[in-house]
Amino acid sequence: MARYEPKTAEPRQQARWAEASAFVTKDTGRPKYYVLEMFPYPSGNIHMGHARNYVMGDVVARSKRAQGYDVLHPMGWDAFGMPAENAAMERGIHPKGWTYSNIANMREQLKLLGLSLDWSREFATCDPEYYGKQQAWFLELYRRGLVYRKDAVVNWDPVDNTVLANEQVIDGRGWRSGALVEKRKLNQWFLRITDYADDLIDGLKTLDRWPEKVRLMQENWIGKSKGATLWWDIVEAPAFLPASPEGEPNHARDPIEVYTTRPDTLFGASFLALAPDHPLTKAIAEHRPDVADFIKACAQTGTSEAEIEKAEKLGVDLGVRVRHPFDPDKTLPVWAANFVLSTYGSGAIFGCPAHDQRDLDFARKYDLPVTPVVKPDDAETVEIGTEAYVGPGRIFNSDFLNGMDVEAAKAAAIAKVETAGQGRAETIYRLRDWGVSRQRYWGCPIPIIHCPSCGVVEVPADQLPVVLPDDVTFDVPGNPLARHATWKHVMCPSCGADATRETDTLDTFVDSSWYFARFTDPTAEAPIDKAAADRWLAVDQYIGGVEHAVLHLLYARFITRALSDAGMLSVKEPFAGLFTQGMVVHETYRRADGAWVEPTDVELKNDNGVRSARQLSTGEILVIGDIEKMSKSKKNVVAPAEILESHGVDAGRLFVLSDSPPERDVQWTPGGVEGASRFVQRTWTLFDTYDAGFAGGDKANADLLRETHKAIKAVSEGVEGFRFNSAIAKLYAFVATIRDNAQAGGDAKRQALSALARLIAPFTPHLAEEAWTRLGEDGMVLDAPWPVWDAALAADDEVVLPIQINGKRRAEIRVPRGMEPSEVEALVLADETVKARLEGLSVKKIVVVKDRIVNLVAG
Ligand code: ANZ
Ligand code: ZN
Repeated sequence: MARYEPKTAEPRQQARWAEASAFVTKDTGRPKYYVLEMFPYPSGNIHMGHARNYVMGDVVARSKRAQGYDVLHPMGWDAFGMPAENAAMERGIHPKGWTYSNIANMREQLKLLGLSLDWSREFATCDPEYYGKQQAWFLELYRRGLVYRKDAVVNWDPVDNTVLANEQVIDGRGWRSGALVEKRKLNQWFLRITDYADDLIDGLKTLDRWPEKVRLMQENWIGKSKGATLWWDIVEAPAFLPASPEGEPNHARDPIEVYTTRPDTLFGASFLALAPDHPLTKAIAEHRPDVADFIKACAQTGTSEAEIEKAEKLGVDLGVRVRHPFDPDKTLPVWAANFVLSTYGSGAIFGCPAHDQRDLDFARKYDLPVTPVVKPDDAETVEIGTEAYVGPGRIFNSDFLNGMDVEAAKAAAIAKVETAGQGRAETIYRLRDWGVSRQRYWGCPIPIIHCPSCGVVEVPADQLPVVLPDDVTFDVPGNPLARHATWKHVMCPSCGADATRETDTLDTFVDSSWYFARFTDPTAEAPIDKAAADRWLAVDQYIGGVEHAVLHLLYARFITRALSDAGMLSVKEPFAGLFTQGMVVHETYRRADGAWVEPTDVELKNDNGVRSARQLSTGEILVIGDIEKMSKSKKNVVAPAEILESHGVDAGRLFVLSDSPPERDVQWTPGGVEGASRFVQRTWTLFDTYDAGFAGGDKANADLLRETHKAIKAVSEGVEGFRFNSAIAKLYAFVATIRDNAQAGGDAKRQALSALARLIAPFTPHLAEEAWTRLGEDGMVLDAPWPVWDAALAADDEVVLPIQINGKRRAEIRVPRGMEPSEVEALVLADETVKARLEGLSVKKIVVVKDRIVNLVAG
């Protein structure tokens, strides 16, 4: 009996696959299956999280192939982005060199995992052949009115004189200069995703193979909200506000537009609040330094909704009063407030403190009236202290709305303002158009030329791709494209005058919004080969991290719709099935001085359940910390290479899938992978000691045959349902069963082992090939058909019946399926556990539900 040697077997099988070009996509006209894992950013190394993600995809790809599908399973690189520029700035390496050498490195590491990837389709988004095609469709969308320019706010570092990405702003300051970051307006490019807002919501209903939570997150992000727009007339304003000629818009005098989802609470309104950068706030700030200071202070806190939500509610009274739409005698003050977003609705609200928490915090701070107008159905009234009442109920204190429920009152209030010409029903969305301009070098150049006389001009098709220049420097802050001596200076394609290129590059989310379509024919002349896209799309199974649940998936769904409307492909939804996998986590270890210690430098002990850790290199006792996502900063990273080196690829693959359900986190432990490695050995031993000539016994043969069909069924269902951990548990059990059935003969054993080799193939493909060959099969297990189970044989022939005594589950009994109640009764009454339970009692009644349960009444 020989030991299984992964170190020789694994390279041998990988060479065999390579020799046969086994993973080059075949299009033989069978049903297609497109498996895709979110392509990685080439940060330098493949980590455990990547490995788990790709191994899951590989299990799907290999099992679908065995089930008779033409499988597309490609891989590439999401290669543009900031880290490459940071490396350039910190270490003087060119982003291109850094990126491609990382790719080379990671490709080698990925190949070690034995994944059934079609490497012939590989590309990186920073390849000019790829981003040139992106420029081509970008222009197509431009012609279709889906691309436009407008002023938008950026983070501006006043010391480095540069635009900062959000992640370069740390506590409100520039990451390099430490200067307080300002908001600046720049003319930038946008994609009109809001045109598709409704369609993107509607489409979610069709995605029945997506996790519910991801669909919900998308829906919330799009944030469809039904309510009303109201116009509030100004009755009093500071004398300094400029008068403007009749008929011209005047932000200072025109009615203030407010968006609300709660018109039913209008009688509880006690103030209006405007965003700090609302035009009226700004007009007043020109004359009032306190308002100007307030605007400045607001500009320095974060602009994300979460940050605004957290911040203390602050405001200034603007000295303006407006008239209540339902009560001409009632006027309200107008404030500017930091919690009103300028980018949502109309950037102005009416505050109803009794029924909105933010409004209440604000009203309490500035002593504004709090008038409740909704009370719970069964209550006389409602007392408002520090908590707003936001629940349902009846309207009171509200004139013609009194007695209505919230929904009826909303409708009545809207009807009234509509007749009075003071408002209208309105549906708005939280989703904004997608700002795609980045003032960065390492991205896809926007294929536009600015001409002093023609304005915005498209780069002609025969001049694509607009390629990034290589000769750039990163010694000074700012966009190297903008300061490059020659790159941006071009002739206007339309009039021939001196013109300049757009120096902004595209958000990297654009790159990843269509790569799955390009994979269907990565060398096509057109951005997307329609026939290839129609053959392979939608992606049948997409797998990736839940951190992409909103932006990446939403952008991809949008671009797919836009390209579909442009006739470049036919599907609207790019990903028919989505699976979001958990992370790989690991314990953390810390020294007394707070420094993190790598697992390889730690010795663990377990004294009767008391665990301790010691640093190997220093002997120091360590604190065992939380179990956290593997990350470099906490040094709790285990590199896949270490595992493959010590235990082999198959054991590593098995482990990342075996210890918890795929959607949950898996904790890396050395013991886990050792267990997987022993399973590999045990499995091999079965094949290695297989004796075809052994006669065996009839009962043993029948037993093993039944177990084989049960295992086929259980593993198949586990694989199909993405329960890889339970599929693996069944494989462990099946291996034990084969070993225990020593009396089974050569034929039965052969059937069992043949099934086993095919069932383990998606998980431990190298071992499976070795085993297949050892069984004397020609060809590769990779191409062998997935085993099918015989339903009659796979059916469980025994059932476990719970036994309840006086309503409580006290015992259970295993009986042949279909056993008659009278026979079961006799067995139950003779059962030792049952007898012990009935000590001193007499049985009054016994009811047996066939194949289900036994109920005993005793007293
Ligand atoms: C009056 C009111 C009374 C409101 C009440 C709520 C409760 P959703 O559901 O998310 O769409 N709002 C409107 N524009 C805003 C802005 N630019 N910044 C901050 N808040 C804004 O939220 C709509 C509600 O959020 C609106 O309804 C408005 O406050 C506020 F008892 O109007 B409400
Ligand atoms: Zn021109």
